[in-house]
Amino acid sequence: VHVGVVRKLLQRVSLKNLQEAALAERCIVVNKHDHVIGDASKRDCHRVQPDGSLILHRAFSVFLFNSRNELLLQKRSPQKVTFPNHVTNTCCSHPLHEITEEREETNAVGVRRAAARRLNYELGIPLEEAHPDSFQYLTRIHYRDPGDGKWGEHEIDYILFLRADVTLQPNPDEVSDIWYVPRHQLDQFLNSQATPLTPWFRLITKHHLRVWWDNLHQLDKYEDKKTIHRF
Ligand code: DMA
Ligand code: MN
Repeated sequence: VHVGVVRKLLQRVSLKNLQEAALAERCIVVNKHDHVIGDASKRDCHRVQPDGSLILHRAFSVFLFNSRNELLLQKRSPQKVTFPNHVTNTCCSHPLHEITEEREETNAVGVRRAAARRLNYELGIPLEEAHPDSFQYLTRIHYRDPGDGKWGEHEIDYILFLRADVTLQPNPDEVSDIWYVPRHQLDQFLNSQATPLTPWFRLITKHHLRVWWDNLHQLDKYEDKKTIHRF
């Protein structure tokens, strides 16, 4: 067997193991008002229960725009346990229960710290180029999606906007493709994708994204930290 083939296989196996290991992380479990009620493993939070339910937990979704107002999108890697090979917004993940600073709720700073950590991990953005202070927290979205029937999502998702020109070095275990999309090419881009969009990106695009994108210069008007939008 060719050495390149063996190397590729080994890489596939070790990448799978990384995603497997991450299932031991602890997510922050919340009630529908986003009040913390405990913690649970990433595995338990994303496993669809026999009755179809999923544990509600705290998450965030980052939308990063460069100085030309283009939005950075990504394709999730084939190794992702939930929604592999789906096209989605810049970066999504969870603040972790075991990282005390990510549990801090004042001005959603815990979630913003988690966002900086994950932009660095998934996309290789240096921490000084996406500091927790640089995100604008807009609002929260509560949604549930059963995914492939085995792995799904049920989250209170904090929407974070970031305007920055960043250095990118995508982590192949997380991300298999990236694009900067201008506003006027959004529909064309989405229609041209052969693989599906993630359910949360589909919902946010349907209900909010275009208006927010058209108002990047006055986003303060769209901050709504009281409402939890339910889909
Ligand atoms: C989870 O994202 C968060 C949302 C908003 C769906 P993810 O599956 O990309 O999390 P992680 O990268 O930590 O696996
Ligand atoms: Mn989740």
